[in-house]
Amino acid sequence: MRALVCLPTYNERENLEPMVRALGEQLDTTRDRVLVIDDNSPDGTGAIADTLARELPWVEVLHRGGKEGLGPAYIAGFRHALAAGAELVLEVDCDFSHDPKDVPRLIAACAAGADLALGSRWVAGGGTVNWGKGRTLVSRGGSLYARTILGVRVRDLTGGFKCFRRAVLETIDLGAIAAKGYGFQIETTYRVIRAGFSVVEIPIVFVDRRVGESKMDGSIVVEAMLQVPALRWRALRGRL
Ligand SMILES: Nc1nc2c(ncn2[C@@H]2O[C@H](COP(=O)(O)OP(=O)(O)OP(=O)(O)O)[C@@H](O)[C@H]2O)c(=O)[nH]1
Ligand SMILES: [Mg+2]
Repeated sequence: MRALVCLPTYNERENLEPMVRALGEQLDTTRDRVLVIDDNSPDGTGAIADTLARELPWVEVLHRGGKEGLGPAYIAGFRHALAAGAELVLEVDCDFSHDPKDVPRLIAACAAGADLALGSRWVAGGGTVNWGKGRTLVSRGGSLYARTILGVRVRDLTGGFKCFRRAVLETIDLGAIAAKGYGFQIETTYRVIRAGFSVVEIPIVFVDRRVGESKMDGSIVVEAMLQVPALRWRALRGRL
C-alpha cells in the first residue's frame, strides 16, 4: 500500500459520503486507502461509513466506542495504518476544510523527500476563507505562541492536514502522546522535529465548514496553551 488517509468523524453524516468520493478521485485507489475512524457518532455516520466500505474496496472503517477526541482517534488510525503496511499516512478533516484536491500535493512532497508534509495556512500562498477575526487570532496567535515557546520554524503548528512517512510514525512514541485537540497536532509535529525528521509546509487555503457542527471548544484551546510549555519543559529535560 502506498498511502492511507485517516478520516476521523464525529457527526459528519452530510459530509462523509461526498468527502470519501472526492478523496477517491484524488487517490490511486489501486494502492491507496481511506480509513474512516468513527467515535460512535450519534447521527449514524458510522453506518454510512459501513455502507461505503461495502461498496468501495479501498474504504475501511474503524469503529470506536465513544467520543474521546481527535488525538486518540488518530493514534488508533496510525496504528492501523502501520499494521496494514502503509508507506504514507495522512490526516484529513471530514468537513471539506481540507480540500481533497490538495492531497496529491502533500503526497508529492513526501515522495520528493519530506518526512512530514504539513498543509499550511500561514506560509506564502496559504490562507483561510470565511474566517472571522476571532478565529484568525486564535489560529495565528496559537501557532506564533507555540512556535516561539518550542523554538521551531514551522508556521502552522495547529493544522490537521498532514502526510507522514511511515518511519516517522514508527519512531515517535505514539503511546506517549496525551493531547486530544489542537494540542495533538502541535505535539506530533514537535516530536517529529525533535526526532530529527524533515518537515515541509505546503500552502493550503482552509475553508470553513459548510455543513455540520464544529467540535471545537474553549477547553481544546486551553489544553493546547497549557501543553506547549509542558512539552518544552519535557524536551529540555531530555524526556521527549
Ligand atoms: N473520531 C473522532 N473524530 C472527531 C472528534 N472530534 C472531531 N472529529 C473530527 O475531526 C475533524 C475536525 O473536527 P472539526 O469539528 O471540524 O474541528 P475543527 O476543524 O477544529 O473546527 P471547525 O473550525 O469548526 O471545523 C472532523 O472530521 C470531525 O468530525 C472525535 O472526538 N473523534
Ligand atoms: Mg473543521
